[in-house]
Amino acid sequence: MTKFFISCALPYANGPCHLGHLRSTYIPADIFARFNRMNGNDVLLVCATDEHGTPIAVKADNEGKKPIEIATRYHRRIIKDLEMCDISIDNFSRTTSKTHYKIAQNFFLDLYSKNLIYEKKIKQLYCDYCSKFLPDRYVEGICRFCNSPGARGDQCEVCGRHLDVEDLLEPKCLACGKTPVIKESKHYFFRLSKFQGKVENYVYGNPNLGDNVRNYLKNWLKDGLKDWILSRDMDWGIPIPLKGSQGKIIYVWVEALIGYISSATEWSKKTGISWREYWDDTVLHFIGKDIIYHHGIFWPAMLEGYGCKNPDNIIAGEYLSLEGRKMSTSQGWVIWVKDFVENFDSDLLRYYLTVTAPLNKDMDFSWDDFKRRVNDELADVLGNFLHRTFTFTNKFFDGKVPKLFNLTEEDKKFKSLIENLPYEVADSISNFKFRDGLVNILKIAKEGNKYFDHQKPWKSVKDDYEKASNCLYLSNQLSKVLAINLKPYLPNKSIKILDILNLEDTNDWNNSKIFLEVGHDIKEAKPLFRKIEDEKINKEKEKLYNFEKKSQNNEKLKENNIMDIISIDDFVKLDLRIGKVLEAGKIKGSEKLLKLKIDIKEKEMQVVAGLGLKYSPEQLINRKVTVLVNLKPANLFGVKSEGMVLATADSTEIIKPDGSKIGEKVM
Ligand code: B3M
Ligand code: ZN
Repeated sequence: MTKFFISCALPYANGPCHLGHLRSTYIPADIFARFNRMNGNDVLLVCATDEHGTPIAVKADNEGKKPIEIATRYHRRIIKDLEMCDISIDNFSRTTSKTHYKIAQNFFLDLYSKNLIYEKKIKQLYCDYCSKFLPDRYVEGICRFCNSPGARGDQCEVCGRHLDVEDLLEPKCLACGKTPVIKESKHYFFRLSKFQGKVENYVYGNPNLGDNVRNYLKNWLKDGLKDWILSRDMDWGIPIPLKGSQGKIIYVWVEALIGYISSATEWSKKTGISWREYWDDTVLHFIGKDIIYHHGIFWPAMLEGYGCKNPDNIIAGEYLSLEGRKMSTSQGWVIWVKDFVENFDSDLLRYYLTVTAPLNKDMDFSWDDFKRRVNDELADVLGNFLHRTFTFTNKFFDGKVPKLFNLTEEDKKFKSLIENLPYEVADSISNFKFRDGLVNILKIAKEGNKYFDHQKPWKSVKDDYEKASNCLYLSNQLSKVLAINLKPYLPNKSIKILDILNLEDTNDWNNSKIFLEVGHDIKEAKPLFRKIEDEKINKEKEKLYNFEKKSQNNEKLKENNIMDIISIDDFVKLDLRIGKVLEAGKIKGSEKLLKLKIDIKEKEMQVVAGLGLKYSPEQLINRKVTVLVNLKPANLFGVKSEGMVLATADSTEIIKPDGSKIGEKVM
């Protein structure tokens, strides 16, 4: 028996969970945890909300609230989000708990007492007006390297470079807009550079690490590790537990990692079982790929310093995009878990997010593809197999598992597929190949349908009873294997299938290796997977595309106080021309969007315009319109759009350029 200490990355308590979180971290961790519990291993799955850090403090400032109020709001919400998706976490804590403060501070003191943390004065931006130092997101300026405005205190998002104080030109305090000054401030540094060799051993010497994880880590190690600043001048966070360090807190990333241990400690207090036994056996961190650095470099070094065993593996899920575009919460290009599971069964989501791509590859969420997989795979393959098995058993065999007579070659082949499935799926899940296991399950269900079609029990029951009986005997056996092997993936559907099979919910994987007895009573068939209607998917798509627009508008209004002043230089960047609509047509799946072909004299261009609620395609043909022609092309509903037709925002009234010539420039 293995004892597993499993953690999921701690979500920031500054927003709800979205599908990206589920896909990269929580669903895989849950599948693994459930599977191992079913196999007699002892699992401790911990998580917590990450409640410090500047984004939460900034959000609180903006809303006129205290950071703890924001954190509490999202802590509660995230717990619900994860529960709705049946993520079976044993302890879900928060990094603002007393236990965590104590553990994080002791950890810090331990490293300090071993001389692994030292003090050094560094230059920092300080706002005289607000009387505070300005960490990362509290300050904005121009990046010295690439000249982009909007660079943060620690990094330029445009060129990606790390920025030191002097690299930020024309800095402005984000709270008051005034120019900060450079001041010296004492900070704490972790001697990360000392751990180069140890971390190298960890990365190169640990055969468990996935290629995606090791490759990232290798790249970073190449440049040599530099000492790491562990403190910030801020109120919101865990105070540095040393004299003379008032106003300084432990950097959020340092304590967030320790949060795994705090959550486990809390669990130990509740249960009386020591978490150390789990840690000393096998530690697994499930994370998103953007935080491999923290888990593969900082964390092993910190643990070495502290004298705790390193994680046995780090499982990093790659990115999830949405309808072909990078997700962005600020632009509303996101699907929140709650919104999803209010409309669709969470098992469908677990299915789609697992089956679409292996964890170590990026994947795209698309509503059409979601519908396709649910309808073609869950309903038509899996659901159909189960349904016909149960219906036939009831109709022709009195609802009892029928007898097995002499096996034909085909029966034998099918039987061995059934018998192998539990071993194959187990092998995939144990090796973190969650998709492979699920694909295999579906493949065998498909084989089940083929076998059923060949045996034609509806016919053979009349002229070749033994054939029909063997078919239903084996099909019921497969149904049982499917029900149990699906459990880590689709826990709710699994219970429903077991119920029709008249079996108790089981937490024993090996039970899937035991065949049902002849004569075992099953219940009436019930539909397990319903098809999703086009209309329902189209509604979701409209919501996503509309919401994005609205939220962009709202952000703009909020940020700019309604009117945004731009310079004439900004205005002349817009290349506006008069065009004529040559063709117009509807776009499948959207009531709002129309596909237009527009002549702007120089060329013809394709534009997707949101005019469909106001105008029919026919009304637009031959009509003159004003077009923004140098917009970066985008894909809307799978249709390329190369520009934008100017219209009013709410009533979508076209801005009429009637008297002007085609191709004329608008100034
Ligand atoms: N709070 C969230 C993230 O970047 C961050 C993870 C902490 S894990 C110790 O996904
Ligand atoms: Zn200020």
